[in-house]
Order: sequence, then C-alpha cells, then structure tokens
Amino acid sequence: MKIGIVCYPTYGGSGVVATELGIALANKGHEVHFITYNQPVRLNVLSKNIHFHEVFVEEYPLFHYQPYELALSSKLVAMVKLFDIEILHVHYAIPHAYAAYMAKQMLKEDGIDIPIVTTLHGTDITLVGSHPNYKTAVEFSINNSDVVTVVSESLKKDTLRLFNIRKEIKVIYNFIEFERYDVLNTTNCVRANLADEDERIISHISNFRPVKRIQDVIEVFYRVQKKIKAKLLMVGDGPERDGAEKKIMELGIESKVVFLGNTTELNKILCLSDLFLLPSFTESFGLAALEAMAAKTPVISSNSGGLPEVNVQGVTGFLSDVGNVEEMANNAIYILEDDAKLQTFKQKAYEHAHTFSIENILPQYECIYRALKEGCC
Ligand code: GMT
Repeated sequence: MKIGIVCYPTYGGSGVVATELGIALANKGHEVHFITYNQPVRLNVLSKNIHFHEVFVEEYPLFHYQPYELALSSKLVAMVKLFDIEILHVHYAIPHAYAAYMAKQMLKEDGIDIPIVTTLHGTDITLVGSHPNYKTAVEFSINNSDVVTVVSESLKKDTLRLFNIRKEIKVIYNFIEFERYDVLNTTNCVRANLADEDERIISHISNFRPVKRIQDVIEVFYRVQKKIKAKLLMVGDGPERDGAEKKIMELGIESKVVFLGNTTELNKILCLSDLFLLPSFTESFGLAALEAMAAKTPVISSNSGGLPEVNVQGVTGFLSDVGNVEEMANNAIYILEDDAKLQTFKQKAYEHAHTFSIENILPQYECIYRALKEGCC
C-alpha cells in the first residue's frame, strides 16, 4: 500500500511512534511517504520504500503566525496526487488532523476520496487539545477522520470525557522493536565511562516540559543517592532544563548528575541503566518507560494516565501518586539495594515489554489500512 504519514519530526513520543511505524511498514514492503516540516529525527531517508517530503512555509512580513496548516494541506494534496497515496495517517491531532481534513475536501474536487486515519497521542487531548482555543477544531477533526486510534485505554477515556465524539475509538498501544535492544543487551553495554563499578545508574529521558515534573526526578534521585551510590543520567532537552540544573547545584549533587542532551542513542543509554524515572503529571502511555523496560530497566513512575497499562506495580517497577517523591525514592531504594532483586525486576520488565513488541502491534494498523482500502471500515 502507499501510505502518507504526517507527524512532528522532533524527539517527542508521537513523532517517534509515527517514524518507527513508517519504517516498519516500509520494511514490510509498503511505500511510505513522510510529510512534515523537517526530516524526522529517527528516519534514514536512504532506506528502501521511504520518502520524505518537506513542508515549507514561506516567511512573509504580514504573517504574525506562519500558516503551517495551509502549507501542510496543500502539500498533502500535491503528494497524494503525485504518488497516488492511498491512505493518510496523521499523528497528533493539532494541526495534523485538521490539515488532513482540508486536504481530503480539496482532493474530492479531483474525484479522489482519500481515507484519513488519526492517531491521538496524549497532550493533543489532555493538555492542549481540550483548551477552548482549539477544542472545536480538534473535536471536528476527530469526528471527521475515517478511523481514530489512541495509544491507551486511559487516553480513550480522556478523549470521550473531554470531547463530544461520535466515532468509534480503537486502542493501539505504542510498540517496541526488540532487535535493536537485544543486540545491545548481549554485546556492548559499557558503563565504565559514566559510573564507577559500585554505582547504580538511574536515568530519565524526556523533552523536559513541565508535564514531565523534572524537579521530582531530582528530588527522587537526591533521596536515593543518600542511601545508595548512584549516578543520574538526564537525557533530552527542553524548557525545564535550566531549573533542573539550578536545583542540582542547590542540592550539591552536581558531581552525580550528567546531562546528555538530545540523542538518538537512547537504547545504548537505557541498556546501561539500572532504573528509569518517569514521575510525569500525565502520560497517555509512556513510550520512554516501555523503551526502558525493553532494555531491561525497571521503572519508577507516577500512576497517572496510561502508565498503569505499561508499568506493572511490584513487577516491572513501582507506581506512586503524582508528586509523592518520598514513596518513589523508597521504592527505588528497594529495587536497587540488592543485586538479586534488581536482576528479577530487570528480567520481569523485559518480559512484560514483549506484550508491546512490534510484531503484535503493526498488524493492527495494517488491518485498519486494508479495511479502509477495501471500503469496509
Ligand atoms: O510527552 C512527550 O514526550 C511527547 C508526546 C507527543 O505527543 O509527542 O508524547 C505522547 O505520545 C507518546 C507516544 O504515543 C506517549 O507515549 C506519551 O505518553 C505521550 N505524552 C504524554 O501524554 C505527556
């Protein structure tokens, strides 16, 4: 099939899921067209069956805001016509579902009826999308998509609670490609550059937005390192990074914290980690937690949103109420204080992550595409 994928090309979870999905579809022989404003960070455009079409927004002095939706919908129309794209799969409602709807209407003028699959990822519903500034357009775009998917049962509930939805919503979880992690687990997981032999490595990966509660990551680590020799790896970048650095200085733990910035080598970092922290205010699924588990790293997380669908209490890690850093720290110490216990948690996290292996998830998307193409969805 010829599938157009629209996503954010950045390090955010929705872009990562969209990119990995496109790569997996291309590996199965589908022709995949990424249509976005930059090359997605995890995408290798030289791969077979993969195409990237850049959406370019011309600067013009009259524009206070650049009209990206307009440029995107025009580009979608052009690419669908040029490459005979059969399905548009848009990730993150704002503004992608809206631009896709406009493209669909424009294509109708040329006698083309392109089906739209919209995947909702989280903050497009829970934080941004339900804001009165966007709500009407988001609700309209969801209701006018041909198929709507969400990444967890929790996000489905939130979508139905916050919007007046007339469509069926299918849950398709985030996924993991194990090959990439298994190679590292069995070969070059080198920790010597980052920590001493007797130190535990704790990591956090995010885009450092307020929703990730970066200060809680530091508060938890601060309590843990008082009891257990440990290093904290902070991976990613975003608005909360300065505040995090300040807090670390205030607490006097700067020698124990390493900021690694944005990187595409997450699996290498995760495979040398002993514990992953994700105390988010809300998390529709928590792809970072799943990636950690796939690398045999147990997770200490909040219990918000879809995290309980990923992290299993007392098995793959522990979950606490948002902001309960005391309990999170105690649970972290419980896992880290004993080698045998840590190994059990690592193994269980790895085993549970297999529920979300790409082999289980990809066919669910393909099934949707096939049904749409055959006109029975
Ligand atoms: O929160 C992020 O890091 C980015 C955000 C996005 O939309 O780009 O991620 C959301 O989508 C991911 C993939 O489906 C989910 O795993 C994340 O839980 C979700 N983030 C939130 O709900 C805060």
